[in-house]
Amino acid sequence: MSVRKAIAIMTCLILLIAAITGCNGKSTTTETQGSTTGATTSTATTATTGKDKLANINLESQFPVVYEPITLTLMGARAPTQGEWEDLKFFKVLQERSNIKLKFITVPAENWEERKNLAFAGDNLPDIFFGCVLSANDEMTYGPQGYLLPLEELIDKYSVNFKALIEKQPTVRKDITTPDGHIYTLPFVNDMPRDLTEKLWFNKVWCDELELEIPSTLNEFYTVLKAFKDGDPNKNGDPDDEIPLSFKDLNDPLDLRLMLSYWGLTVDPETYIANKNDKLVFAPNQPIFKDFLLYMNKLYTEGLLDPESFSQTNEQLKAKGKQDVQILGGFVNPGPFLVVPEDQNEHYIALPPLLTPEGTREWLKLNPVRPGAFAITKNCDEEKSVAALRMVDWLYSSEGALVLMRGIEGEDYVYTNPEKTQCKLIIPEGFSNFEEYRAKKLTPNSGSRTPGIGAYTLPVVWNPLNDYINEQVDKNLVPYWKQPLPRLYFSAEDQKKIASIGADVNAYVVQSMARFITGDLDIEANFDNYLNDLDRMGIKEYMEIYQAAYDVWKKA
Ligand SMILES: [Ca+2]
Repeated sequence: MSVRKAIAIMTCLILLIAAITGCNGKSTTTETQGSTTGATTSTATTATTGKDKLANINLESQFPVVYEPITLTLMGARAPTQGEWEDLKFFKVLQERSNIKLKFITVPAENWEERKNLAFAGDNLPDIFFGCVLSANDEMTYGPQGYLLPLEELIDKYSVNFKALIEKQPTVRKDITTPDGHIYTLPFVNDMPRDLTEKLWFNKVWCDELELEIPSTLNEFYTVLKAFKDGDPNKNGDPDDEIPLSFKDLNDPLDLRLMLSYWGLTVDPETYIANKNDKLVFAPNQPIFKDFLLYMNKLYTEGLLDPESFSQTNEQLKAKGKQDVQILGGFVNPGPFLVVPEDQNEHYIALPPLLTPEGTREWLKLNPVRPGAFAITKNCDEEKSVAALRMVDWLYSSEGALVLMRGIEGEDYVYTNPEKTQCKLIIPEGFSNFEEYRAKKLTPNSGSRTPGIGAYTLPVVWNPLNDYINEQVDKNLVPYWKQPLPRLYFSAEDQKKIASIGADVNAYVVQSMARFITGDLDIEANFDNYLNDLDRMGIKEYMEIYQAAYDVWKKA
């Protein structure tokens, strides 16, 4: 290029910049004029001194993230089902579009904890963590020590999509803000309603057969279960083969815990903690818990609750559902077709929550935040930090989420309607299903915790079984959603205490529920002793620790 030509191009560029700036200045208010002036000044400084550390970052649009290529080392946890990360299409596309070269340090998922700890202990850190789990404890330990960089200012200044997300959902920001006010990791935020709740599937065909309304109160629920038992709703002439309600799993009685919502105690599945009027309570020592036990004991005694509910596995439940003649009235599972034959999927409705004694209806919403999926370490200077953040910010957009989860249009999926709201997946030869292909060839999103958002805004993969579940969840459960507990941070000492008390208490509650409900332990005679035992185990201190952490969360 001749000098004259170069000068001509530069002149054009300067004129163009001047034109844009001038135009902005004229058409905007005083306030934005101020910020425009600021931007112009900083651009001018960059051009003259060339010392702006962010000169290489594209701050105008998503891609490329950097004008001149840079390299980042990335450490993540690789699932055994996955191909080598450098071969995955997602990472190829990401590097190509962003202009950031990634050097992978992948650790087999089963060795993650150990290798992660070694990396911190030996000060042998990557530039970024991606597709892994950094715990609340990691954040609280390695953040203040300077190993992990605080991200809140970077988010505020340089992210677009994630910033919009936490503005729209402030609880996400609270959930990832440590008690010292910093954000050290970014999460995966699952926005898919059907993934964020549990469902009690209830046999609508039987209700129709018996000319009964879908139950809406605890009394009606009992009446309908009784009719299921006595009325031969499967019409095989055998009045005794119906199982009105069948639960599963002695060690993790999720199904039973869900029922607590009908008594106004929607509990966090891991801790049995409920939120009553913005105060945390331990559901199993509330007076109303006794009513729950008495009701469930009545169902059990009258044969309305499957006697195998405390022992059977999910596989055993499924075996009951897949028989020629249907015998199941109600059960808990992610979808009916997982338990009963596919052609009976729509025979079951997601039962809307029953009226609580307080006259309300509520149902469990699980926390959409899966934290610790991404972090930037002290190895990154300002340029690298901003570049890494802007690269990952893409995954919080629908466009980025689509590439992360589904791949590339025309290669991995095709749209099946002109509006591009529905698509069909392409499964290449040699793979038995799309998930296998996703893990081997496409994305770390199959098997690893990647930063980003769920599939809610993505084109729907046509599947009538799932479509029905989505519709049921949206209509019957989402309106009553209540998330009992946000993500909380605890000091190491408190963490140790709640782990120890929690383990004892949890085991005792599970065992006591089974004994009370099956009648092995008389409820009236023993409930007070049971409460005393919980006190002795330290439930008061346990709840004080949770309440204090919750109060900190509220202020975050
Ligand atoms: Ca029958």
